[in-house]
Order: sequence, then structure tokens, then C-alpha cells
Amino acid sequence: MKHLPRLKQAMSLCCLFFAIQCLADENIAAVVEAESAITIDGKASEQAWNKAQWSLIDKHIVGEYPSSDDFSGRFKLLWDEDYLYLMAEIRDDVLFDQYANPTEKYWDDDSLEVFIDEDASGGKHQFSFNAFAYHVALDNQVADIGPKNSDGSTNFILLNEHVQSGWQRNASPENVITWELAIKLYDDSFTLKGKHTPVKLTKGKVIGFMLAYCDNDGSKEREHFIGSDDIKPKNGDKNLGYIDASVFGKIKLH
Ligand SMILES: [Ca+2]
Ligand SMILES: [Ca+2]
Ligand SMILES: [Ca+2]
Ligand SMILES: [Ca+2]
Repeated sequence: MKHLPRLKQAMSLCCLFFAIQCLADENIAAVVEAESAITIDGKASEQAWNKAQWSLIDKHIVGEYPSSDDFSGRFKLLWDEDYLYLMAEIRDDVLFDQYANPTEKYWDDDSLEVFIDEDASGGKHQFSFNAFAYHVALDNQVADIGPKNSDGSTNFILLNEHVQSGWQRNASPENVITWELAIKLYDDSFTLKGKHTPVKLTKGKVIGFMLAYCDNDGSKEREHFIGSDDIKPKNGDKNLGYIDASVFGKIKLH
């Protein structure tokens, strides 16, 4: 009988752990599995999309907060063994692609920025593949920063094989673009040399994830940068996603 207090203690610890787990899970968005094949054509015509919940892209990162006509957006996610799928509905009054070179100042052109941390490790990733900040441009090319060049300069790279995308503008509602993406997940062993196999996705997997949109309607630099997650500023700066995966949100595959 003298074991009873210890048992009680263990049980309360279990309850506490369960409560903490529940609280932690509340902040992890659930992503449902795609029931049917997804065709990447910018159209949400697949039944599977109806099962996914919308999330808003409404958190300020850079620039003035735009009016809803200037920029507003929302997105849904689905997954299967090979891909994380994304459907984004973006209202943007002017589509602007001033730099023809896909690795030149791609963040100052209209682009969808998908942040992925395959193992939800968090931590610095600007010059490594601990996480990715895929800038998906209007020409469907995918840019990010790789490990530094041998002279120490920044290496802007294309990772087009990681993200397949398609978008279209619709007659109604006005100025609304639907983007559809299939994203392969690569872990932190990825390098720019050789062939790498994407990670197979399974139920219960937790992934670091954030989505943002760079909106420019004709200025030299982007006018707004709005994201899906609240970022705690560092020295007044909220534009930290391309540097540190710890500011991403988290999603869990269900
Ligand atoms: Ca489709
Ligand atoms: Ca705009
Ligand atoms: Ca990582
Ligand atoms: Ca724009």
C-alpha cells in the first residue's frame, strides 16, 4: 500500500503531460489526407479539396498593411505519401514580375513563399537546408538561398524540382488567383550535389510550415509581405522566416 502515493504522483504527472500535450496540439494545424489524386492546374475541382479547411494569410510581416483589394489571401493543405498539396486563393489587384532572371530579387516580385521545415526542428536555415523558403514566382520557378559561395557571397538558387505549381485568374471574383502546388519534402541531408530522395509522408508527421505572399504592384521593392503566422519581432523586424525556422507554425498530417 505504501506504493499508493507514488502511483498517485505518477498518475498526476501523466495527467499533466496529457494536458500539456493537448495545449501543444491546439497550436498544430491538422492536415487531412487527400482522398483522390490532385491535378496541379490551379483549379480546386477535385472533391478532396472540399475536406480541407481554409486558413488566412493575414499576419503583417513587411510594409504597410494592405487593403483587402490590394492583397488578401487564404489557403488549404492536403497530403499524400509523396506530396504536401497547397491551394491558395490570392486577391491581388496588379500582378507584377519586374525581374526576368528568376534568381534576381525574386522577393520584390509577386510571389508565394512557402516555408517548410521537414522535421519541425526549428533553428537557422538561411544558408543550409535545415529548412526551405521556397519563393514560387509567377513563372512557376522556385527560388531559395543555398549554402554560401566559396567567396562568401550569397548563393541564390532554383529548386524547381521541389515544387510543382499552377495558377489561374478567374472571371469572378475579380482579381482572385488560385494557385495549386504539390510540394516534395526534403530533409536536412539535402545538398546541391547528387540525387536526393524526397521523404515519404505518413500519418502523425509534424512539419514546420508557414505561408506568405510578397505583393508588389509596380514599385522598386515589394509593397507588402503578409503571412499565415504571427512572428515575434526581433529588433522591430518580423521578416525572420527566411533566416530562422523557429518562427514557422506547425502542421500535423491526419
Ligand atoms: Ca486541381
Ligand atoms: Ca496588390
Ligand atoms: Ca529541419
Ligand atoms: Ca501584386
